Amino acid sequence: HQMKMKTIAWKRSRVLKLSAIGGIFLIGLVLFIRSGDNGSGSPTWGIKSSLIAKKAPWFTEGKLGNFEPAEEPIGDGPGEGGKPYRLPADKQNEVDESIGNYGMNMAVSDAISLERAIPDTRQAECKNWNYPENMGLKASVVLVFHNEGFSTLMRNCHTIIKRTPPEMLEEIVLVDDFSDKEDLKEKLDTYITRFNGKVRVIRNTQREGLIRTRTIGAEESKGDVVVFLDAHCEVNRNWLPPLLAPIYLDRTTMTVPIIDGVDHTTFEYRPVYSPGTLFRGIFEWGMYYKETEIPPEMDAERQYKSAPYKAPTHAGGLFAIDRQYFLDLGAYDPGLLVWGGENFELSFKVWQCGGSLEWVPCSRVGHVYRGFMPYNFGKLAEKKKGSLIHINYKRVIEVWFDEKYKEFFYTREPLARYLDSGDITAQLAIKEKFKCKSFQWFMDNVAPDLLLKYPELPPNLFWGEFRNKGTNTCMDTMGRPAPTKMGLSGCHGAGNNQLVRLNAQGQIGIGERCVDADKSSVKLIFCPLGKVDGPWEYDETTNIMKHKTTGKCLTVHPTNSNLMLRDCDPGNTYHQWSWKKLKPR
Ligand code: LR7
Ligand code: MN
Repeated sequence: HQMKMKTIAWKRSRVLKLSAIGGIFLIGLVLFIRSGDNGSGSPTWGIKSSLIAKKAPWFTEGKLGNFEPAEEPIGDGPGEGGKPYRLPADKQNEVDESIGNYGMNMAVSDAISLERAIPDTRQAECKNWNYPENMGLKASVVLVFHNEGFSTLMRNCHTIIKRTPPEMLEEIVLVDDFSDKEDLKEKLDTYITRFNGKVRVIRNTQREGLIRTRTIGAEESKGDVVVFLDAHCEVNRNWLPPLLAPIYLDRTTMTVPIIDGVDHTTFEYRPVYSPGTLFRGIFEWGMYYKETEIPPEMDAERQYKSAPYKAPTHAGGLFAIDRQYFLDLGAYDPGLLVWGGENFELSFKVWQCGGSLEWVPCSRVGHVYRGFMPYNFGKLAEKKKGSLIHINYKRVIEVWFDEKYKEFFYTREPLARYLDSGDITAQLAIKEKFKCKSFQWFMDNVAPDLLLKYPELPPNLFWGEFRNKGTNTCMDTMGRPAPTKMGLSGCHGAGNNQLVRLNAQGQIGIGERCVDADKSSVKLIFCPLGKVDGPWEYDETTNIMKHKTTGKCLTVHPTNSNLMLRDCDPGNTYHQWSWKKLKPR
């Protein structure tokens, strides 16, 4: 571990001292140490380090922490206190139009103060934390945007200025990813002059996508730490010091705030989880991002439930990282396209190459979860076969997964095997340069709870479109969310809702969902967590699909076309099914 640390150009030598005595994991624990009430307490497990001794109390029972701001008065305007706001009926056209353009109700956002008070969603004890006064770290907050709403972007800036200790804020850097909305041009330039140089804007001369745009933001920033937020965020009280402190202790730690929800129609501000429940970011084998409660053993070793905790990955949009460390690691893989998967790329890279990722319960930031994605991927998506997101996922797993785990991805997402995810030589060279650890190491040490939910996947026996001979139609989810009745429709060969898999343990999957049946119907269900087996058995010679628990067979009702189970009748074409592999389009 130490060797790796020397290969990167270390700026703050105290990190080296700490790593020499205990390694990254202990450094994380330092944050959990409770010092004596008189402030002179020292850690009890015998680590002797000038750094730790210097740390006066991080936590004082019943006393207000050093950066805790005064209570914010709650005004009586729209949305104050984070309350939902609805416009009168005569504004409905404006509302509908703005939702159509932005995926969120900009008409409501425009009516709400840019500095409204929002509820303090932290655990109560967050008020009692003290952070080092002498961190000497300045943050550049980077907001990348493509055709975002003006008032949400400005609310973001206003709340950052209002709720950040000024000495910790180097600047806010707005990076315009080639927007074409008029109000993001001169009007924006003029508006930000009120921030007296604290806010500046950089503009891409072509659309780069959010991933490359963030890298540009980091390259152009001046701060020691770069903090990325989505454009439509609203920071909560005292959000920054708790993100900086773990980086101050170890510059290879990246920190992630807890994301609160801002409703995209009413702009109501509310926590996604209740304050005491702690979640961490993981993923299933198709690389869909998931969150799961922190393992109880891990929680038990924490003295304070509000202390930061290690997490395998994060949602992607909101985090803080030492700027030079980020750039030394090659920033984001420049081969990633526009949107998606970059959260995994950075998490795997940081973890496997000797750093760590922590979620910080005392840092809260609101994010507007849009109703839909209002922009397209533009020229960047042209001439690409298959979805950009899956091309990105493939790139990430090809670089960071071990062979065994790559197979799980291709089992869960069989078309991805045929995608062209570009040249990864440079990424493999980074892995080599920093002597990064294996994915097995990551699974064992960082995400040991992942397999309990998403176990190793047995191979597919069959996959592709799944056609009924009697009706000449294909099994199709019809795009309906589970749990729902399973459907059938004309075979289109494009995969997606018609891409069916049968694995070696009898589970039928479509995307991340599963197919099951009872006497009355055939259903698309949530796959039982932690299970990869199922009730199905396909007979290649007779082409029947047997449901083992009932002993019946999958068939289609000849008149109403409903899927159902009936006594097996291999001679009946409605009982016969065939598989056809597909190719990406
Ligand atoms: O081409 C683009 N150029 C951009 O600059 C496309 C987008 N962007 C900007 C955009 O204006 C916004 O500020 O990039 C930012 C993120 O885009 P969103 O808000 O459309 O993304 P999202 O919130 O739907 O999706 C999540 O996943 C993304 C892709 O992996 C990014 O990592 C987002 O930052 C991320 N958002 C979050 O993590 C917030 C929590 C949501 C969840 C889960
Ligand atoms: Mn977003």
